[in-house]
Amino acid sequence: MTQQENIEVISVECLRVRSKDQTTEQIDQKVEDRTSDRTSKAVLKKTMLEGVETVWDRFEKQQPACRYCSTGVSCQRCAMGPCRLMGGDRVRGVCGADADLMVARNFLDFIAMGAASHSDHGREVVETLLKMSQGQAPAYSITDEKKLRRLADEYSIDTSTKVDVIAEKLALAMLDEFGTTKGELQMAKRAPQGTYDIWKNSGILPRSIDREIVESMHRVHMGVGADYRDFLVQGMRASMADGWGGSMIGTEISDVLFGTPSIKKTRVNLGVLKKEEVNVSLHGHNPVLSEMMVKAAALPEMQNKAKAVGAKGINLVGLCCTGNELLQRRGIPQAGNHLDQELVITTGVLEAMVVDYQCIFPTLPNTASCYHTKVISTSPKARIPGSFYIEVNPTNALEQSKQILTMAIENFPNRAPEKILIPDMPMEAMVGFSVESIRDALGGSLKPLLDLILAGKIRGCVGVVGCNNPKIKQDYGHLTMTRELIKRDILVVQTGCASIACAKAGLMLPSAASEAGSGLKSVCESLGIPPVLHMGSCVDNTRILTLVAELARLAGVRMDQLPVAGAAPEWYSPKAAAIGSYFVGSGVSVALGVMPKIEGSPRTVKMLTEGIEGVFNAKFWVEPDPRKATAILSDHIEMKRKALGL
Ligand code: XCC
Ligand code: SF4
Repeated sequence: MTQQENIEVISVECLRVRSKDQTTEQIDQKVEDRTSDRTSKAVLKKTMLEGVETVWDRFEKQQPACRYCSTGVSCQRCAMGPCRLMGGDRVRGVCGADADLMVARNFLDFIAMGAASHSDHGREVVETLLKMSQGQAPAYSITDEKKLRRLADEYSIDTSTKVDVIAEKLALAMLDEFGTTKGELQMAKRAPQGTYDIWKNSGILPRSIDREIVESMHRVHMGVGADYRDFLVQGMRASMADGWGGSMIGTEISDVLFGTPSIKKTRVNLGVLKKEEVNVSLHGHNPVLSEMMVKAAALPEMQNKAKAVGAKGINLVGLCCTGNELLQRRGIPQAGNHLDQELVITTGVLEAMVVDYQCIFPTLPNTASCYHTKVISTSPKARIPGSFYIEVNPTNALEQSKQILTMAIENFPNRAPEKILIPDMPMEAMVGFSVESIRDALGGSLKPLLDLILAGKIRGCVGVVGCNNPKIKQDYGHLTMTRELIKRDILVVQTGCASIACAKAGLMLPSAASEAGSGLKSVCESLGIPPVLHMGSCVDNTRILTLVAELARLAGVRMDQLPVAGAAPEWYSPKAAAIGSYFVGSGVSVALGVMPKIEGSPRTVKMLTEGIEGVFNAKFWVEPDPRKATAILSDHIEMKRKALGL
């Protein structure tokens, strides 16, 4: 395709709601019900007054949701259907599928989709390392050589040669994991022996990354298996291929290429946008693109171009997980989480929204067309009608990033002054808690953290992770649960959009220790850290796996024996289902705030919330009320402590 064709943009329309029908009081009430953050509220109100459609309006229009679909008893899997089931065990799909099969099959499909998304992202990161080592990705380099060598050791690669050679060998070994015939994944060996044995015996030790996803796709075809339990076990195995495979590779090699996160200060919320600078938001997931944007924006030639149009500079801001990647490594300010993606545009000061893939609303170009913003898509697997398409790959990344920035700069004079609203006061946050930086902060070992847990100063640890979902007031679940947990002396670690929720609310400031119980408070005060630790993006949930695995090894127990748990109070994405499943598979029970589409099969619900505990010593809870969920998590932690004799 020629450059000209690439640049051609399909025109899309500004989608409007008939807000004229709403009184200001009604709008105020809706704003209050839709989001928790002060700056999001301000911009949402303005957006509603302007009558521009957002995700919440579309959600309203979709109500009431179909009962068949929301409980998982509808099937689109073949051309004899579609089929939907209600009315007991005698009712079957055309092929004969019952509710258990339909639900479990749909759920396996869902988990495999999430595992595929993370793993495909991970693969692109490793491919970048490979290209770099072969001299085909000139703008990239090794930032954390120590980590490269450590990983090479883990993969039994000779580290006595040149760095590029080590990098090439490691990249090839990791790419091999996607289709390995060794029968298991290298990084699964990070788990303590007892945990590994459970995986081996229960049949969830993943054989290779791609294989588990392909086999899942095979199994959901009509007329393969018919026992719902097999589907759920395969779902666990596919998720483990993500957690101990695709995502873990993504995290580790991103660190090698761009640096392992260290503790730093940054700012968050919509107030990070700047009136006098060219604002560019980086949205999506893969740091392979966004890191080059950061590099390009720092070039004097780009800064000069910005000055030439009357701007004071270029202001890069993050969104969603791409934002988390930049936040933890570069301290780039974060404009918001999932449900803020439209609001960043509707501030009227965003020159360009640059996206790669995942969690990007297909209507962003429509939203942008109501203002002067340009949406720029960059991945051949994620072209979006109405966006400008500038393909970025490891070989051309810096040049293309410069072209993208130039487009943004040239768009600076096109703002409509009457449509501008930048809320004041960004919130400060302390971020960058990788396993490595936590270890450094503790003086070189995780032992002090384990000792604090054993002594009961910290009762345990909960990973509060995942998305926003318009079914829940934005950030309400994350904030309520996190505040309740730290009050009970439970250390909270976070990734993804959940972490941005807490950062916006000031819970990632060391001063938030005042909201914690006395034990956790004293620990935070002596170390100068917040009671809520930012551990990165969603692929970085593998940092939490690595942390729990290392703590378990230190304590000489299995992962499931530690007083830890996970929670996803506002999840929406299939990726979150994969994450939840690999946590449970790894022995860490998980509380979900949104019911997965499984209620049409009470047996599936029972297996996931009770049955699997007998195999993995972990299970799911589903509890929409974050206070009740916190009570469940805290009881669970106390029970684990008791079992350890603490
Ligand atoms: Fe997407 Fe990763 Fe969910 Fe946020 S937390 S809505 S998956 S951006 Ni990952
Ligand atoms: Fe209907 Fe069975 Fe086809 Fe699904 S697989 S659409 S239940 S016939």
